[in-house]
Order: sequence, then structure tokens, then C-alpha cells
Amino acid sequence: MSVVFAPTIGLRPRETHYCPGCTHGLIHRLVGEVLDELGVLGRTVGVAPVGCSVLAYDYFNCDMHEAAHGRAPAVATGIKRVLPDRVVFTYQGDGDLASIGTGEIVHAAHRSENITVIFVNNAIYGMTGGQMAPTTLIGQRTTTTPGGRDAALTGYPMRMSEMLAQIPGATYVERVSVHSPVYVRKAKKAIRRAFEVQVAGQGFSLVEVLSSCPTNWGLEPAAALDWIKDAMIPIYPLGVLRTPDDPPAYLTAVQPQPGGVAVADSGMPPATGVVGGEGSGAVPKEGEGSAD
Ligand SMILES: Cc1ncc(C[n+]2csc(CCOP(=O)(O)OP(=O)(O)O)c2C)c(N)n1
Ligand code: SF4
Ligand SMILES: [Mg+2]
Repeated sequence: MSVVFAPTIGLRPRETHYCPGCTHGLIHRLVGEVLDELGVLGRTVGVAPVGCSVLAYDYFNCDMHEAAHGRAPAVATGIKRVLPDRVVFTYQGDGDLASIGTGEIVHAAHRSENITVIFVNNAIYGMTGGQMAPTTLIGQRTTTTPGGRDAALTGYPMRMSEMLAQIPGATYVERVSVHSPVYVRKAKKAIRRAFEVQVAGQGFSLVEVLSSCPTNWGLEPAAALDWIKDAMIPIYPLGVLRTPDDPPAYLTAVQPQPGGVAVADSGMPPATGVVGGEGSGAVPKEGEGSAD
């Protein structure tokens, strides 16, 4: 008899604490499968967040480190820099990454830390009882927005992947979903690509996975998957937002800098349109003299 489905050695053989229908477990499985298939499980270190996936250190079959809320990218930075031969990933919810840890993720991307971030966006603070997250949709009812999120009061849903993708140091950014089998397969491909980018030493990679929280959304598991498709994807469109194959033009353009340093050599985007005096760092336009 041929085997069509078997446990992955990327996960430890134990039951998870996740609610029925929660897709955290499915995303764990994809990460575990990818680490196994890439043959890097034995040299991988994962960083677990605070949130429903706080116990991820019990589930992944690799070395794991716990981080305080939002600090996973900083912890991963330290691990990767001390042990550069390790494959290092963070696994973070939207409250963790997009709220309390906004600073850490932005700076890790700017430094192009050679780590992989699995960002699980379920549009809510799951673990703590379903409060509004920065990713909560307009009109979405949560325990802190019982009448639905009102943009005038609490702002708009934060599109982290779009934000991060325009950072010079972000090498690979993709948003995927796990609401149906075909999308689960695409999600696995993206996770694999992100880890490949790290293994090739190409810098910061992040996969945002749209995920369900039936418990706090107040929906049955199947209806929660539909809600990802019908409500979340229109606000969080799927796709590749950044790849190492097509760096933005501002990273490849060579422009003169004061002192004769070419922008492409400095690795920095040109500071266009900056008005300032001597020593302000303003970049003269081509043809404008800076020789005096
Ligand atoms: C600095 C800090 N603020 C708040 C909390 C409380 N807290 C723990 S988990 C959590 C929400 C996590 O939500 P998310 O990251 O979206 O993960 P999910 O449970 O939805 O997967 C909050 C607010 C905390 N532990 N530390
Ligand atoms: S509260 Fe939501 S995110 Fe947390 S385990 Fe339950 S369904 Fe999953
Ligand atoms: Mg969440």
C-alpha cells in the first residue's frame, strides 16, 4: 500500500493546543515540511512569539528560542549573527509583528538580516481574547470594537507586507493564504522560496500567511475559511511583493553623490528631492555642480 499522507519529521509528534479549525497548525506543518525537504532541519533555529503560537517551541522539531512580545526579529538577528551557518526563522502573529513589534520588524528588514519571517495574519489578537489588531478590517467586530472597527477612531488595517516590501533591505516578500488546498500548496511554495533565499545568503525574507481564528471571529471553521477568501483577501491581496530577481530601480541606479561615491556602490537608495544646505546630505541632481 502506498503512503499518501504521513506526519512530517519537521514537527514533533504531539497534539497542539490550537482551537478546532485554526490554521496555525496547518502553517506549522508547511514550515516543518519545507525545513525537512530542504534538509536543514538539523541546523535550524526557530524563534517563537507571544500569542497563540507561543508554544510553537513545543511543536517544531528543531532548536527553538522564545522571544518577548514583538522582539522575535531582534532575537533572530542575534542568533543568526552569532551562528551564521544556522537557518533562522521567526513565527509571529499580527499582534506580535504589526503592533508591539513594528519597530523590530522594520529595522530587521532595513538591515536585511538573513532570516526568514513567517507572519501569521488573522486580523485579531487571538490569544488574549479577540481584541482589535492593527490588521483588523474596517467594520470587523472584536472585543474592543464591538460595533465594528471604525477608521475615524482607530485608523486603517495595516498592510505590513506592502510596507516592508519597499524597504531596500527586504529581499523577498510574499502574501499567501491557506483557505483552500490549492492556496495551501501555493503557501508552501512561498515558504520554501523564502527559506531558499536565506540559504543562498540573499537577506531578509518574509511570508505573510492569511490565517483563520474561528474562535474569536465567532465563525464555524469552514465559514472562517470563507471569511479569509471573501473579506480578508480583498484588503490583503495575495502575491509576490518583492523578489531578489527584480530589485527596485532605485537600488540599481547609479547616481553621483557628494564626494564621488556612486549610490549603487554605497548600497543606498538616492535621497531625491531633498532640500538642504551644505553638509545636509542633499544629493545634487545630475549636472548640478558640487565640485566647489
Ligand atoms: C508587551 C506586551 N503587550 C501585550 C501582551 C499581551 N498579549 C499577549 S499575546 C497578545 C496578542 C497576540 O496576538 P497575535 O500576535 O495576533 O497572535 P494570535 O494569538 O492572533 O495568533 C497580546 C496582546 C504581552 N504579552 N506583552
Ligand atoms: S484563539 Fe484563534 S488563533 Fe488562537 S488557537 Fe484559537 S482559533 Fe487559533
Ligand atoms: Mg493574530
